[in-house]
Order: sequence, then structure tokens, then C-alpha cells
Amino acid sequence: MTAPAPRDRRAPDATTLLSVRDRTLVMGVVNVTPDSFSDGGEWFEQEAAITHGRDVLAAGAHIVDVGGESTRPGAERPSVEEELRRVLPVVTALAADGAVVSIDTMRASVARAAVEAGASIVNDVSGGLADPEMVPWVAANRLPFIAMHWRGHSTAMQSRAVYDDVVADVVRELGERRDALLEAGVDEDHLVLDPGLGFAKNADHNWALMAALPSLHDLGQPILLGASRKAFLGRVGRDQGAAPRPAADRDVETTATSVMAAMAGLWCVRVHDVASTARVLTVVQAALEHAPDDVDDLVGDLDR
Ligand code: PMM
Repeated sequence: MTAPAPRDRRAPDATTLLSVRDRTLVMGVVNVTPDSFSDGGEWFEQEAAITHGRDVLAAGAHIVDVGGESTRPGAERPSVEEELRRVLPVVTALAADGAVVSIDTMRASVARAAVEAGASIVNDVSGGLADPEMVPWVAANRLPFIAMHWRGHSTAMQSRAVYDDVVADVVRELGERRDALLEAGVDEDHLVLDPGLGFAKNADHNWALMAALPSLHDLGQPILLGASRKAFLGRVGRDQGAAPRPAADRDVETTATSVMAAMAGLWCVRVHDVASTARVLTVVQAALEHAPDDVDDLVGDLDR
């Protein structure tokens, strides 16, 4: 067994983190899957995943996001039992360390078991659409909920990457989701929205959203961005026809997206390599702390 890390009693809880507006938080990814595109198989063994989670926290993550289902395009879903088997020991160990753990799942039964094991945020890439039991349960338990823009499961999503105007369409669809979630009783102070880069979106769609990050504030909720190691970052800067950079070699590009997110005043970035993002965000933070009262020139439309 891996020795438990000492509990940090000063660590803020999930609700406190939800209210942070003066800097961009870092969520570290722990995928307990054999086939995620970004770190597939690397942390599949339980002990390796727990150790990785502790490393992610030590590197400066405010939240650790544990997931047991790969959402790469075309991926088949694991059974509920298999998803539980993957995530529960990891959630249990990291929560026992005192970490703020989010459970990355589209299944209410998995979210429920993970919360019982110590997770305190539900990160649902379907925004509650995949499982009709998810939203009523999240609302009844007043849980922090991350709802991503989603148009269908991995097997179908690429064919749904069709937009008139991707930024306007994503903001409108996320706004409709926000309204439905609030109507269903999800606490407004506990709702985070996410544009869902790479989910039913091609590279041009992702870039258009990256270029329009400040417009996501129109949604009136804290925003999380998940750009880390996604395919569009593997192709940027490569010659036409050249092989894309492998996923593990996209962290420099990822840090650039983290800077863009922080400059746009987003709430949190979800990344694999926490150390590099945590470092670049100290640079943005230092500049913001020296900004004049009217910071619009530096950071756009911010609630700071
Ligand atoms: N992307 C992935 C998985 N979970 N959750 C949120 N909220 N936003 C995302 O963009 C997101 C996510 C897929 O990436 P991975 O395979 O690297 O985990």
C-alpha cells in the first residue's frame, strides 16, 4: 500500500473553491483508464493512479479529477461495475488525504458512490444529459456540478460537430443547459460550465472557442476549460501532412491555453501536467496583481 500523504488542514473545501474569482484554479487529471487519448493506460493500475494523484496535488492542483471512462472519439463505454472498480479506491485514498476530489463521470450511480467515498464535486461531460438520475440527485444533495457542452456519446460525437457559428451556438446551448439545471434545482453558486473542447468539435471549432474565451462570461457562471493535450494542440505549428505531436508532448501548447484562460478570467483549467500550468499561472497572477484598477485592457471583461 502507498503511505497516505499528510492531511493539509488548511486546504479549502469545494464550496470555497467554487467562489474563487481572483485567480484561475488548476484541476489535475487522474484518468484510471486503459485508453484515454492523453495518458492512456499510464495510471490504470490503482496504486499508480493514487501515487499520480498525490503527485498532481503536490505539483499545485487545487482539485484532482478522477475518471474511469475514456471519452476519446469512438471509445466504447466500460460497465458500471468496471467504472466503479477503477475510480473508487483512488477517490477514497485521495479524499482521505484531504484533497478536493471531483469525480469525472456521466453516471449517477458512479457519482453517488464516489461522493460517499469522499469526492465533493461532480464533473459530468454530458452536463447531466447522459443519465436522467444525475441532475435530481446532484440538486437534492446541493453538490458542486461541472456541466460541459455535449452533443452525444463518444461513438457519435464527431458526426455532430456541425455549427452555424460555433461560439454563438455553444454559448446558446450551454445557456439552455444552465437554465434547465437551475430549474431542476442545481444551486446557482454550485454550477460551473465548460465549453467542451474536442467534444463534437473539430480543430477549427476549438480554435474559435479559444479565441472567444471572454465571451463565455456571458453565461454568468464560473467557467472551466479542458484544453489539455487535446488533438488540436498536437497539430498546431506542424507542417501540412506532418504527424501530430504525441499527446504526452503537448504540455507546452497546453500551458499557452492555460495562460489564455487565466487572461480571460476563467475559473479553472483542467490539465494533465499540473506543474507547468501552475508555474505559468504564477506569471499571469503576478501581472494581474500589478494591474491598474481598470484592468479591462489587460484581461478583457473580468469579474475581479
Ligand atoms: N475532457 C476530457 C475528460 N473530462 N471534463 C471536463 N469538464 N472538460 C473537459 O474538457 C474534459 C473532461 C477528455 O480528456 P482526457 O481524456 O484527457 O481526460
